[in-house]
Amino acid sequence: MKMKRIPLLMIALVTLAAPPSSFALAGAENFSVGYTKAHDITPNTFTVKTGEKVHIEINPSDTATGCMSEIMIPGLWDKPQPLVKGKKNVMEFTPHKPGAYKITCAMGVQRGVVNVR
Ligand SMILES: [Cu+2]
Repeated sequence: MKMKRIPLLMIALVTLAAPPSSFALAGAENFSVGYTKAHDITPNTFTVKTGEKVHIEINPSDTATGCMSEIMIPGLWDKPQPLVKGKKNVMEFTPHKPGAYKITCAMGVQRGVVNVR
């Protein structure tokens, strides 16, 4: 029984030593976003400034399936990212042109908007 406690202690120490979340990038506008199958991404509307770095972090509570299983922001973040429960997604970009950029699935169905002022 005593031997079994050692690996547990090691796991606890490794967990404590893990680096902090990448959330809150210095000098950027930071957004923390949730995802559930029932409500999709929340929040889903963002207002940012031209020339200012944006850091959007999505922490899914569910694994998305079907049409909405991937997310992208055409014109700002063009690589579709899968929404997987417990797997953090980070989208970092600096908008260079004002406009309303749709947040979409990989096929282009709208699920939100990034307003660049
Ligand atoms: Cu789709």
